[in-house]
Amino acid sequence: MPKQTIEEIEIIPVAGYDSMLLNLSGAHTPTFSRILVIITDNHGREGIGEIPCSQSILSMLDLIAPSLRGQTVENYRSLLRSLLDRYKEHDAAGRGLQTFDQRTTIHAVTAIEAALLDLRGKTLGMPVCELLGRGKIRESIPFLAYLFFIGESEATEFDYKQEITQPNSWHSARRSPAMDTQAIIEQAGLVAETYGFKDFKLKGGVFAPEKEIEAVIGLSQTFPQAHLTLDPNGCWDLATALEAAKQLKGRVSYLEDPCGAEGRFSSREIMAEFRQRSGIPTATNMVATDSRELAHAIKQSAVDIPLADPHFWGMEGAVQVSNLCRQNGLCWGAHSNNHFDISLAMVSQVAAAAEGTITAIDTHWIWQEGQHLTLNPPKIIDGAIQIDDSVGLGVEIDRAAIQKAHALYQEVGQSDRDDSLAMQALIPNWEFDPKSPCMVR
Ligand code: GKR
Ligand code: MG
Repeated sequence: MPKQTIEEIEIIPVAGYDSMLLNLSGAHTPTFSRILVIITDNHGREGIGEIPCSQSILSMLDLIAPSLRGQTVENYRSLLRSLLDRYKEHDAAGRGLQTFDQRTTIHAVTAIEAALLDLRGKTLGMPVCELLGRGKIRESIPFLAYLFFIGESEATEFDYKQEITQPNSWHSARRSPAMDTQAIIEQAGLVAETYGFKDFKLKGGVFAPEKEIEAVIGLSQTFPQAHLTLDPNGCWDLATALEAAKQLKGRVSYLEDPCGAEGRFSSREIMAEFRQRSGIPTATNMVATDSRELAHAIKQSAVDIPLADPHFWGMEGAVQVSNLCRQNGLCWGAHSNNHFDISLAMVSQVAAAAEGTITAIDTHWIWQEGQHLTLNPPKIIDGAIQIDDSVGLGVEIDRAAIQKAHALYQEVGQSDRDDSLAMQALIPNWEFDPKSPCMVR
């Protein structure tokens, strides 16, 4: 059989529309950006990957791309490993304190990994999950409804567009303010009705803890069967988190990054103490984000659910985390950021191959759904995505849609994500403080 080689690599930054979602980092701007990588092989087949966008990730991809041309696709694993080794210093400082993670090398290499896996799957006639770990383990992937407080954007000069021409009631509601418990309950009701979600996560780190706790209690009273969680992105101190735990115990399934580093104690030490004293399981996308951090988290019993987002663990890497989880009695989950349908397909394939117990997967898709870059975006029905035997990532590239999203990226001149910009329109001179909810200044 003739060799399969890499012929062409396209690196395409794209943008899409978003709501004024509030979080510890501030407020989302009207558009978000992502990077697509499309790899074409010597037979004219294409594979695609999607990752978060930053200028340093784009530069890293530009640096790597020329060395990929002519490489053998069959050797993709050693190729990816050598890239990770060669550029590992770029990620040495870790993810930082913002809610989002823009490490350079791991994201750039994951985009290439996804595109090569897509290509490999298409060539071999199998879904990507069959190429990961020990192959497909489940067909139905549960997702949760990711609820956000939404800022009063009309009071600002920012224009949050309703991009859908024939919106359903959720699409119509998703750009409007949601600033209290009642609005969060309505948001949950609409997304449960539209996508059949059974589990909910509320993004915290926005208001004082009492107000966020009130919203979770409201959700638990309205949806008594639902699994609930709250994620203040580590902004509470241990005492506050333990106080919150008293009110939330029995109402949440776990708490995500309820606290973080404090004084002379590390984030993993404080999370371990929280977990032990509260009896509430913990999840994280902040303190166990690479293999060394995860090893410490496991040794210290700090985390029950590492949220192994394939975008910053790599797709095979995230499946390997699930194996570690299984061996150590932990549960596996995945974190998310704003994303298009290619990322949704990537996460679904990884979750299909994840070993052991998994929890409902985070996704921002409800905030983007309707803006597709593929001809057949995965569908969340009854709160889950079904993995069939479609080859590769199971999605067909929509070149026209990608061109439009690239044009939007160029039009808005999207630079790195900076949630302080829109936040400053709500609170003048607002600055990020990792220990203070964004509306508390
Ligand atoms: O989209 O604002 C957001 C989230 O706060 C995101 O930045 C986080 O990375 O969803 C994420 C989380 O679980 O921390
Ligand atoms: Mg989180």
